[in-house]
Amino acid sequence: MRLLTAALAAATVLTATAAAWQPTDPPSVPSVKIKPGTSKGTGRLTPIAGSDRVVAPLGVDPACPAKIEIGMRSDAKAPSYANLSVEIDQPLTASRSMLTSYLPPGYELGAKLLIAVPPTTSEGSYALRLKTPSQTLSVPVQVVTLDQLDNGGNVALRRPVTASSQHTNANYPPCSVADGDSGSNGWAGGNGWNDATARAWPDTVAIALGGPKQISRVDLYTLHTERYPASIFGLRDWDVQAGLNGQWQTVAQVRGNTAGFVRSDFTPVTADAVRIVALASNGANDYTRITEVEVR
Ligand SMILES: [Ca+2]
Repeated sequence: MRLLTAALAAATVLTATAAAWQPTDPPSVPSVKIKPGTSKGTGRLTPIAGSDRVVAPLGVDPACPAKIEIGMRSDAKAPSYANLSVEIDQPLTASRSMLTSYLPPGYELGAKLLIAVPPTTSEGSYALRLKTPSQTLSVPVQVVTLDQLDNGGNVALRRPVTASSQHTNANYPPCSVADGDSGSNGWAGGNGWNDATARAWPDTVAIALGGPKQISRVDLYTLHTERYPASIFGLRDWDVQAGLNGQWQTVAQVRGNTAGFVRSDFTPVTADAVRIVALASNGANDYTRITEVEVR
């Protein structure tokens, strides 16, 4: 029982570290979390993966690699130090080769794994292997070109992004507005763009669409969590612009927003790029914070 209490105390420390974080602070690293899980009573250490496969597109900005949640669950009878080794087929590389922690029975250990795809990698299926002493879980990693990527109709997905400025903290890269993850919970972990010019406007972020496309809708997600609501930390005013051959036209305007998500519909236009011109944010009115831009 004393050991379990110690583990809970360790978990509490992690939570306290997260709570002290401010939107522009560096994130705590590494982002490993321990939480109560569901023991299957097998007595083993079971590797777990957050999804049954990873799609890793070629040619994306290295600042926004493919990612997957990995971890392990202890079904052992007693607390122990648990080890998960991570292997991936070459030439792919993973951000960690080992996950190790004290782990009480019934608890799960989770962490984010980043997968880098060197530019010369051949398309095809590769394997990520998560190994505990008792079990190996193999997760397929599919390397595809951007044109092969199933974008679900979002023509901005994984396309190149440029921004007017980039925060000195590398965890707010511009490419994160087109990484397919619109949620705010990964905000300090590389899932959103935070510009570098506090209280100076406008800020711009542009996405190249990989050729002319007919578009009529842009969805914008700004920072919005219970702790950091969009009404204080989110984007308030912006223009949506469609670009063709370097010429920009404003196709929608949003003013006075306090929500985490805004859909802008407009008359269909042919565009090879979309640009968000950020004009003001809420509350402190300091930074532009965007987690995702989707274009249809
Ligand atoms: Ca994102």
